[in-house]
Amino acid sequence: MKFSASVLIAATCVTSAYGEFFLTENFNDEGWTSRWTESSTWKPKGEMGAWKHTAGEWFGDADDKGIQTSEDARFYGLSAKLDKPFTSSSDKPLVIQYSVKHEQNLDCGGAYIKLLPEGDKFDAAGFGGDTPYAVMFGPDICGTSNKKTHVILNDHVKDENLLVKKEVSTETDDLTHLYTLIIKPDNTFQVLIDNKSVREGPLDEHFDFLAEKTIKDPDAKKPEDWVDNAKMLDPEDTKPDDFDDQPEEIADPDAKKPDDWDDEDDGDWEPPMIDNPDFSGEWKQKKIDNPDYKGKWEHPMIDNPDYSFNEEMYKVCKNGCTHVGFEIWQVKTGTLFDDIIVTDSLEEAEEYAQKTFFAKKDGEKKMYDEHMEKKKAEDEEAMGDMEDGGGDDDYMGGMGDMGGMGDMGDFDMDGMMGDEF
Ligand SMILES: *[C@@H]1O[C@H](CO)[C@@H](O)[C@H](O)[C@H]1NC(C)=O
Ligand SMILES: [Ca+2]
Repeated sequence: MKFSASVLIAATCVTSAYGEFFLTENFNDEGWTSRWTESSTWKPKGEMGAWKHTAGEWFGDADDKGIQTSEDARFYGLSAKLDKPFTSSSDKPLVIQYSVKHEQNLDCGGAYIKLLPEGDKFDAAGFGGDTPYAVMFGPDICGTSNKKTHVILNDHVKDENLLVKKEVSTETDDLTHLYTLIIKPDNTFQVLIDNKSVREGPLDEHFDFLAEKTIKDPDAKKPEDWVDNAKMLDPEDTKPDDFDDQPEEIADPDAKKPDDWDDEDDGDWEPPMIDNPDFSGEWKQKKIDNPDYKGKWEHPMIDNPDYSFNEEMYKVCKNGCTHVGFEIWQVKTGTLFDDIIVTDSLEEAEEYAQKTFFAKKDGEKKMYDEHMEKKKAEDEEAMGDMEDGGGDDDYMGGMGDMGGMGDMGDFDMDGMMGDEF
């Protein structure tokens, strides 16, 4: 029996009016390392980065810590067992919620969380990118074009992981944001960022859970004599007999032999040539509407015999989810995670958000603004020094810290991502 803060909170929450939670983690006590296991055999030690237990550079409460990635260009693996397994049920949703703060102006790295189904078979030491998962959810940023909130759900029928079809936006600033995924037994889902819906709808519309409802009729073929051309040459239109009689150029009828022209010295005078206004170029037969044209042939659709609705798409944890974890790669580190909750009640998650994210948010923003004001003043001072005779190079060095190396970073990263994945 552990007498950690999280267990005490657990005891109060179990009696909550709303529902049950399966894990809450606020990382505020030193004991978090006993609840979480770092992946140790997933990658060679030198490729794994260390987690820092800290409130970060700006925060709403100095004593309220989270865990932060702390070494550039490393893998991070960390997992924890749920207090009890979550099994998808027909009357309650699955809610996963956690907060993410990219203090580093993240240029490339994952910041998503995974819900894992393996029970006693789960290998915490080896937990990594290949470990089966039920849900993958949260930010993933690389370069300027790839900035999204992943939503990937396991389809237990096909045993495939399905990526949300339309990209979900993500937050990219330096402040804490709260990510919430809700999967409901009515086969709909919702993604909230800071309690605002950024995507919601039926699971079958947003993920490829089901076969297409209709397919092209395999027995239908375009008739051989189908007329594809909307226009045809006009058979009535024939080339006039005298069409080719006109030359392309004629002697300029307005040109006059100059008065001082001397036939003997200058040779015979010839008028300059001009374009013939009566020349009509190449003859082209007129086009008319084709009376046989019936429009573009459309392949007739029929009901797909392989289509059937699946009432249990929402059952991403059909056989029980037992762990949560992070397995991410980050180029520039400094992402801080906090306030994780896995519950079967949206109200529970909201109440938890009130006590955590929403309670700290304004204080953090205030501290961040002050931090940035101070930084700006320092940068301006540095710039003043430069104008007073400081070297260009020093100043450019300063710019680098402010994110000026983004482009180079992107280039490197794409290459590295390509190798790894
Ligand atoms: C979150 O949104 C819901 C629904 O829009 C609202 O009822 C609730 O009060 C919001 N919670 C917070 C903390 O803003
Ligand atoms: Ca915390």
